[in-house]
Amino acid sequence: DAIEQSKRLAAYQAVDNHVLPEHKVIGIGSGSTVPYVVERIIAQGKEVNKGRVFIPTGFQSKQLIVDGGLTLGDVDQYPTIDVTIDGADEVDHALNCVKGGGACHLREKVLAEAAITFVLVADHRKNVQYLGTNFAQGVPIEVVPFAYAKVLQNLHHALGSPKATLRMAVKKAGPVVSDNGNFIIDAPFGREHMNDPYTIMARIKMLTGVVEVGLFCKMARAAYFGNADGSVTIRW
Ligand code: DER
Repeated sequence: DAIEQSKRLAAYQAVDNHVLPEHKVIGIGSGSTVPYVVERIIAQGKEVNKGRVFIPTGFQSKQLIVDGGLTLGDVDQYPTIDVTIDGADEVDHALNCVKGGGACHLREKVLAEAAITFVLVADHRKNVQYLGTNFAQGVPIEVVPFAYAKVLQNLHHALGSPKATLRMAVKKAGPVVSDNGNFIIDAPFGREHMNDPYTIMARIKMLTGVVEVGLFCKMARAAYFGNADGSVTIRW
């Protein structure tokens, strides 16, 4: 369908522009857009991929690498990554983005930071002026289970997100559990906070019990958005 096609377009162009023959250590993000990233890298051929290692950002990401016949690497062994490509839930005018829709943003942020070049790929729905425009469920926050109620209380009463909720699982009783064994809180914030995502990210991060915040501020080198008309918008 049109959305899948726009994800594929964005992923293909990002790989063509940023995954170059000299790149040997490649970070693979999570979500429904990155399978097209792996597809395009595999299409670069066995020869160039033989000398590469691919670092996953979670279980799904690891499965993509293994199922694609690519060599798995670990960030312990490769703390510096040539290029990481990942999806996003929303990307604003300054390339700040909301991530964590798939509950993977902790390892994603580690690989985003470890990368010399970090690139976002998404369909046009993610291309917004301000965060919170389309992705209404809010900022994903990974928290240690022991502290989730306290963090919720702080978000409700101190940080201005009265509608913050613990993310409940659909095909499992109880809350979603991340690949790291933690819970996810989704915290919606209004425009007054999203004008300056860095500040609200720092304030959330300081709450005791918070492991990582799904706001990636000033980390991406570029963002590729597939459009419904078959074009790709690139923002630097
Ligand atoms: O969970 C995540 O951070 C994913 O990267 C998410 O932000 C993008 O997922 P999508 O490509 O399926 O929209």
